Amino acid sequence: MSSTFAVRGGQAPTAPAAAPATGAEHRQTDRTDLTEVTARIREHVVTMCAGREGGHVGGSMSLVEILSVLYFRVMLVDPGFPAWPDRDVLLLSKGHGGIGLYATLAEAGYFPVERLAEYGEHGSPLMAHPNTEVPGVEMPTGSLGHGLALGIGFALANRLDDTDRRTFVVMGDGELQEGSVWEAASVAAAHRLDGLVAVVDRNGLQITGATAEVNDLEPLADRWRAFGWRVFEVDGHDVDALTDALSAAPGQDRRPTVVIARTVKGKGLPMVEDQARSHYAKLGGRQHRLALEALRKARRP
Ligand SMILES: Cc1ncc(C[n+]2csc(CCOP(=O)(O)OP(=O)(O)O)c2C)c(N)n1
Ligand SMILES: [Mg+2]
Repeated sequence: MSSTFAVRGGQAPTAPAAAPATGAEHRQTDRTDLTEVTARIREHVVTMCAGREGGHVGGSMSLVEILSVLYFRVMLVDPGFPAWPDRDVLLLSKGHGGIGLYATLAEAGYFPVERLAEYGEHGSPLMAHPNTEVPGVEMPTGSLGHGLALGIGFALANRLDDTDRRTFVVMGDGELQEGSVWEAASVAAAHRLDGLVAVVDRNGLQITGATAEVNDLEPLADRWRAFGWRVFEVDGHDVDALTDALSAAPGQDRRPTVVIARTVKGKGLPMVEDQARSHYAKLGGRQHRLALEALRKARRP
């Protein structure tokens, strides 16, 4: 199997053949049913974790609805033309959720889902942390605490271009313990970057335990408000609540927006849900089977 994707690697981008599948015209109103796609993404994540490298299962499962709502309902993107200049941009600052992003990008049509089987193979661009060889990935991420500052760069560039394109930055809650996040938060508000939307995957856990025990973040919403941000707090597995918050038009006061999405780490896998040990797993054959069974059982009405 070749190690690079055909869409990138120096090829000149071609213009999209048709209007993008998702777009600004859908913002506020798009209620595409995501039941099947979120279920498939969860299965892809579990199957990638059964490969020889294993994977960040917990923090990928907590992201599934967030990423699905963004790519299938909210963002103005064209998976057939990832470099489309008018696109909205997503940066997965918590880059260890890479397999959740790959599964979403594949389901959205950026590359064939069959290529997810390459994850972790020597020479494959599908590595633990995202890199720009993967179609749809805008910036390499994984070193926590940098994504919001990168997002400021995109948002400032959009302002210079005088467009209303938006920049979404998805962060972990443990990641918010990085001081650089708060430097960026301060700058974004000072520059009134209302095209910038931060999303916090508020699963309450980091590698070594609960965020509340390691370095408490509360009162989190008040902290963001104090930094000059508009704050939404939603159930991060409720796709309609996420859609409302993520597609809300910028307010008159031109503040950047943060969506604090309350999630469950390992969501969908009862054996590890809400447990710090869900952070990384290499699933053996039996564990893989049990995980898929649990996901399929949850799908049955
Ligand atoms: C700068 C930096 N320090 C440490 C790490 C190692 N690391 C990877 S994931 C993680 C925990 C992050 O917790 P959180 O942001 O809450 O992620 P989630 O619960 O969504 O997996 C850490 C410390 C890193 N990737 N980057
Ligand atoms: Mg966390």
